[in-house]
Amino acid sequence: MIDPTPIDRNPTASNVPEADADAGPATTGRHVVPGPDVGARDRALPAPIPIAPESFKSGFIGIVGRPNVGKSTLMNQLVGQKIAIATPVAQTTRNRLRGILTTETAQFIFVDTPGIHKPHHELGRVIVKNALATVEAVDVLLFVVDGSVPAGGGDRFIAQILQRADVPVVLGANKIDRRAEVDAEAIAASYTELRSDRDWPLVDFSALTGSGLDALLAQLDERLTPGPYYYPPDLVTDRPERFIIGELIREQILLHARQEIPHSVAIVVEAVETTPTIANILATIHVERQSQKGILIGKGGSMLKSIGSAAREQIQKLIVGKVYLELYVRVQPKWRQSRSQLADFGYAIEDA
Ligand SMILES: Nc1nc2c(ncn2[C@@H]2O[C@H](COP(=O)(O)OP(=O)(O)OP(=O)(O)O)[C@@H](O)[C@H]2O)c(=O)[nH]1
Ligand SMILES: [Mg+2]
Repeated sequence: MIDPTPIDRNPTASNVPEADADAGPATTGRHVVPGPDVGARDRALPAPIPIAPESFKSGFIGIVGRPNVGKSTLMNQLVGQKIAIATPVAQTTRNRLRGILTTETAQFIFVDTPGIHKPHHELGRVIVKNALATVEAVDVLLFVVDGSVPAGGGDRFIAQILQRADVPVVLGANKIDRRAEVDAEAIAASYTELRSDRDWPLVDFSALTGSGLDALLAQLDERLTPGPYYYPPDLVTDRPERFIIGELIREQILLHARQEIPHSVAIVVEAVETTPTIANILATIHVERQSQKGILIGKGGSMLKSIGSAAREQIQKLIVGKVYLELYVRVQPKWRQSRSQLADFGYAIEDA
């Protein structure tokens, strides 16, 4: 089984991942991303996790679906902060990522997954296996489809996989802000057919505008069972700051150079040095070919500069203090085909 982040259901301090010793301040208002506050000394102390009352409910909710249907956008909207990157490029998400929403009565732990698709290389195979592993490791499945168009073959393929899962499924039709009035009936009919006689509730919503999300949460809440706080109530993700910084840089590369370099980049955040007022971040962008390096750097460094300043703006929302971002580009031939290199870049692989 491939599982980079096995689900740890013990509500102990170990649920809070080790922070990078040199990572910057991580508090962003009400919400918290794991950061330096969890230092070596603090880790010995019990985590600030309240004891849940008997009526409290909690659980892991896997968000699955085809690429580009809006899974990551939905998770960001539900937890109220951008922790997952989302772009118009299919297969944006590579790793599983958890987003946490804690209310007075429940804790929802959303597991965002890469879109399930037919893989063409080793990276794709690892990505899809990781997504499928989620199906077997959660309490509820949220099957997201693009509700602005009728159900397709990819949706039917996933529906068959989910039918075999032993947990409740909620079918979520996203992007209804884009559903044309004239097509509405035919589209709705195609999703009724997708459900066939399964007892999956169908909820229409828009992850972009937030409309319909209360109804979606109510359906998910109904399917949660009594349980503990798995995470402190103010935590919004289980991933360290360094991971999210790398993802925010990758997002800008996808947005700036999506034609030329859609998926052949890996980001390694080499250092995050912080003072109370400044964060210096150093990151390397690994590409597969010399020509891609040229494109990413651009004329007189113009492309790298645009990517850097857009990424810096996003990272600034996460970090207290002024952010300085230094980017380097390195050619690493065929990294997507190499298992050892995939592991180096953070794609955990446990079997062949
Ligand atoms: N109009 C509209 N666009 C949306 C909505 N939700 C997501 N999108 C857009 O759809 C595109 C894909 O969104 P993502 O959240 O990256 O989709 P994903 O399912 O996570 O994609 P992968 O990670 O590639 O599987 C982005 O351009 C989003 O802005 C929505 O409710 N309405
Ligand atoms: Mg995604």
